[in-house]
Amino acid sequence: MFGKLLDYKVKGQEVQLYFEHKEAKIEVLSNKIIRVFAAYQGEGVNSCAIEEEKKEACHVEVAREGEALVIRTDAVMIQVWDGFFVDFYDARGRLLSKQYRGERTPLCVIPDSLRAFMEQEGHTFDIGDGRDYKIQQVRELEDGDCIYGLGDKTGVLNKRYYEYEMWNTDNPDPHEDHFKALYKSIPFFITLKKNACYGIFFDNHNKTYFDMGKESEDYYVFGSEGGNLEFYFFAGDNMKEIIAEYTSLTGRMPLPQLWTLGYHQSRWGYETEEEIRYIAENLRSHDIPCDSIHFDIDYMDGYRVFTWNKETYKDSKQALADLTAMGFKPVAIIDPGVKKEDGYYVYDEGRENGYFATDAEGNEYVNTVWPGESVFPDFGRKEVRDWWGKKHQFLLDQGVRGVWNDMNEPASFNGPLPDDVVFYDEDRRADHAEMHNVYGHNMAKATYEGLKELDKRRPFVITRACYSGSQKYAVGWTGDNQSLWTHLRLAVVQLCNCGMSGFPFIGTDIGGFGSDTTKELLTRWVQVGCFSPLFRNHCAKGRASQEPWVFDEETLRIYRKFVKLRYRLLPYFYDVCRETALTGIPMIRPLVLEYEKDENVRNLNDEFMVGDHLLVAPVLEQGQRKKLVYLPEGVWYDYWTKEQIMGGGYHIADAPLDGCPLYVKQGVILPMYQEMDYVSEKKDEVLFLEAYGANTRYVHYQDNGEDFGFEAGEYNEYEFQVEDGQLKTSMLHEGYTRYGRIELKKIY
Ligand code: MIG
Repeated sequence: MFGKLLDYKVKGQEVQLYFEHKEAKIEVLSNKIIRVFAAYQGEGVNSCAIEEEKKEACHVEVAREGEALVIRTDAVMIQVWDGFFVDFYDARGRLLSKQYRGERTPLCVIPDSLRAFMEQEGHTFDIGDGRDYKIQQVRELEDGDCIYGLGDKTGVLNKRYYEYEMWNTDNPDPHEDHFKALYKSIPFFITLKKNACYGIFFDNHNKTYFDMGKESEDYYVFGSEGGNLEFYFFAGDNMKEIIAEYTSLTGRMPLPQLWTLGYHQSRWGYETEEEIRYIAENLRSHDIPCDSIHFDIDYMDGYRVFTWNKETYKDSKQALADLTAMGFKPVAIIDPGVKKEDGYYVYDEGRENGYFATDAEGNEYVNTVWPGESVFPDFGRKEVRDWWGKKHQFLLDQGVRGVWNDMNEPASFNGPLPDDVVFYDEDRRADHAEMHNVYGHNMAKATYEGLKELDKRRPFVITRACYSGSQKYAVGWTGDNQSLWTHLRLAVVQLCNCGMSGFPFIGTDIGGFGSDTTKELLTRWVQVGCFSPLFRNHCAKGRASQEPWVFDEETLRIYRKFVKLRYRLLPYFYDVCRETALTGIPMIRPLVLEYEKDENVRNLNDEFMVGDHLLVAPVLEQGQRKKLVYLPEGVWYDYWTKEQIMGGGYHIADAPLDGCPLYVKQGVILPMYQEMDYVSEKKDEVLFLEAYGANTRYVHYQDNGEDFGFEAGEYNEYEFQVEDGQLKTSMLHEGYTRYGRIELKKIY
């Protein structure tokens, strides 16, 4: 459709391409980040993921070489051919990614008549059917290529051979491997080749389609019927570099408040003040450390956002103050749907100012969600975001410390909203089809910015729906999983792939949200939760309770053991968080991110790492008491027995019900807190150090864990070195009160 390449013009780092039938553009953002663009909708389409100019000055050479136009940076060589075929090589001329020139070979074509007939019997079809999209890339796959990322998708870690869609979806059915979409849309993936890797970010927030080699062994396809052809190509020496580049473009998770890394107790729903107090007291009396209790929709007055129920709470401010005095930080849910009701202040304000989405004719668009008939704030507009952000003063005044955004796909009780509902993209009139995938993103952004201005602390926002770049504003959870062993297995994949997609702070509902958990499932789940960034037990209304004490003594004891382990490891988690905030490299990593040359870890679905020194091999099967663990090259220590194990192979680990196989890589000094009930209780009294290896070095970060003082230098950075049994501490930066005591506990 582009035709022959007739001419080109170089403007700085931009190469304008004039094809017979269409113009296109290749822009060099840095040595290793290349933007490929062709307008279908217009140049004015706003990227919701990339919010600042990201161009870095670098060396670019452009020359005609035979049939191709060749663009060179110090790291990549790009060939542009007739038809706007674009191929990428590294600086040494090694192939990274080539556009596919052949005919597509659909896996299976079913005549419409037969399809209709089979559908009557309940068959469904979701095989790659060779459909072409208006905007499309078909790129070659080579033998052995593995694909990671694409946000929160079901199935396995390596996305090659599977097909997905980006369309934020709230589906209450058990999330199964063939689901094409869940709540989050992150159109970014990394291809790991035998000896190289690259990343692609298809920055198009319309519904997009990804067939990652299901249709054919020879190519993958991504495309859309809307927006522009606009993607970024990332070159890098390894996958960590690709993630660093992707997050340099779309933004990184800011440093969170320390307590958000603690344990959170939730359920839908604790209905009354008495119930919440009962939960708080039981957490403390059962000696389960905990930093947060979450308030699901029942706290509101008739599900009206920014209200508190006066019947079920005698005095909500007092109740929250009492919880706060016990060390809990209340987190409250906020849905986007605003009850359509005259006299309700949020509705009145929004309606007067025209802040709600309309139908194509300009009438307020109404759909049903929890409060009944509801309207939807148009978060794509700055004015609306500012208004919504300020509304959070109500929650802060109540004593709330974090906000949990749900239903922001947006979901309704009648399925997805019609495509033509009018939503704005800043000042440009757009529609639901175009803005759907960024609705949750913009809501989270409004919430983050509002809290940041009003509260001065580092905002804690949890979102269910997101798009690329949402990591700047919110953490996430994987939505409505179920109490199923398959969903515990899925949890590991979800945590890893969200991290690989630049969205690192994520958790699953421990115990499972839907269905009823068993004590064994809950026990194995807390062993995964203990190492998940967001560590929250949550459960659906009408389902069996799953607080840690509702089963027997043994379940409670094991649960407590893992929550306590998490609290002891908090300084390590916080260090890993800081690395994530600075580099984008995720806290939770599949082993392949650390050991990408090792073929054995490319399809490893049941182990993961926290940072680069802790390896977790959780039991994910009912009844299993041994686990086959793969340890990559190097020397490892069994965390529980301190036995040394040589990596580079498989070993069978004991995994009794109260044990989760856990390994520490030689060379780390693990920083640990003493036991505590909640973070602010005694976080700076003492720091213990466990050195794994005779000669070790470790850099540790400490600050007040709460506000933005660290940006002005209010933090400490320690360099610990253990040599010949002696601890040497030097301060790389000093700007905060030091620990009362630092104690070298043990050297292994
Ligand atoms: O339609 O607020 O995923 O965590 O407990 C259910 C009630 C709405 C869905 C969320 C879940 C939450 C629930 N919400």
